[in-house]
Amino acid sequence: MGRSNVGKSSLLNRLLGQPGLARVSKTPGRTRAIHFYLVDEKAFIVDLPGYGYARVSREVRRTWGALVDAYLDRRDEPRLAVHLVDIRHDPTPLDRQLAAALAARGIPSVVVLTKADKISGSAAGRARARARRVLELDADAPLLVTSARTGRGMADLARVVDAALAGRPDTAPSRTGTRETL
Ligand SMILES: Nc1nc2c(ncn2[C@@H]2O[C@H](COP(=O)(O)OP(=O)(O)OP(=O)(O)O)[C@@H](O)[C@H]2O)c(=O)[nH]1
Ligand SMILES: [Mg+2]
Repeated sequence: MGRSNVGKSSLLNRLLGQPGLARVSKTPGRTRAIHFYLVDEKAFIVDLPGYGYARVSREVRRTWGALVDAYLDRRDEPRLAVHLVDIRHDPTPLDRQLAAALAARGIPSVVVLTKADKISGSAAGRARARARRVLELDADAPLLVTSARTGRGMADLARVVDAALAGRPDTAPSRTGTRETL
């Protein structure tokens, strides 16, 4: 999950080692439906449409929230939400809203800063600290730095996903109790 154009489809392709699987596009807002990818006939990796793309109509924006809310409210809750944020930009209010919606439902999540190949190592360190602050992450909440281009961080991401599937998340769910909608 994450903003439009943040690199969701690219990360999914890199994680699964299948470059052409999910459609990657320079045009933000390309992924408009929920795509389920069955992995090893065992688990689904789900590519959700991105939010925050200014040029989509109000109607599309409204449907996005309803679509993602409906997905999160299924009985079969996701084991893990992977929340992507472009490492070059601070998390937006919509990112905060997503983080709150996940926390309210008690869905374990991992924040992933994408496109790390586009900035220097020291800038990446600063971006991590800012993302942690803006999203109000606990000190022990997982926060990864990745690049779908270079493969950076993919082994760490695979470990977090495996742990979640095995039912031993290193991501502490903390249900806040309040009902959050997107
Ligand atoms: N340099 C660099 N570019 C990336 C990386 N990941 C994605 N991109 C580029 O960012 C653009 C958007 O990538 P997508 O994977 O389609 O992003 P998305 O989040 O699925 O976009 P929507 O489905 O439209 O919401 C494409 O031009 C990708 O090539 C990365 O790690 N490094
Ligand atoms: Mg996409």
